[in-house]
Amino acid sequence: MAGTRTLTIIKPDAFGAGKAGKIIAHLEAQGFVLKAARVMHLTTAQAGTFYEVHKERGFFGELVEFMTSGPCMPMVLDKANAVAELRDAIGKTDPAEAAEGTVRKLYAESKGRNAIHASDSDEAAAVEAAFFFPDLA
Ligand code: FUP
Repeated sequence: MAGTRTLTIIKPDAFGAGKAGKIIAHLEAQGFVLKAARVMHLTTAQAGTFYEVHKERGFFGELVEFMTSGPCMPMVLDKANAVAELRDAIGKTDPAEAAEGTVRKLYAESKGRNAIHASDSDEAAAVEAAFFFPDLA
């Protein structure tokens, strides 16, 4: 059965542009319930660990640089079928390909600076939620 929890990050582009409130309101309007949130400026080590699966990819250095360029906002969200629902709500990686009404279509600048992260499986959601919120029940 699909899980009910996922992890999102409002990335430095959107957070720095003051879009966090709008993005949270957008997600709450779609039924996501905020369970935990924090504002933090990732270190290079933290960003590298978080995106470790991409470390062999050509964009890894740029990704880490971007994710450490300013504060971001990790959040744990609950909803039935949370992972798939949030992936639908954020849209495709490249905002040019994202569907109308998705967070990336509304708020992202480019494929690299794409406003928001969402876990891509229940397993990743559990690992990623524990990474930012180790004490969350
Ligand atoms: P997504 O799950 O949609 O965030 O996309 P991926 O897990 O494939 O990629 C993670 C992040 O790496 C993206 F959000 C942005 C960055 N990325 C690039 O900068 N260039 C690419 O070609 C692919 C991903």
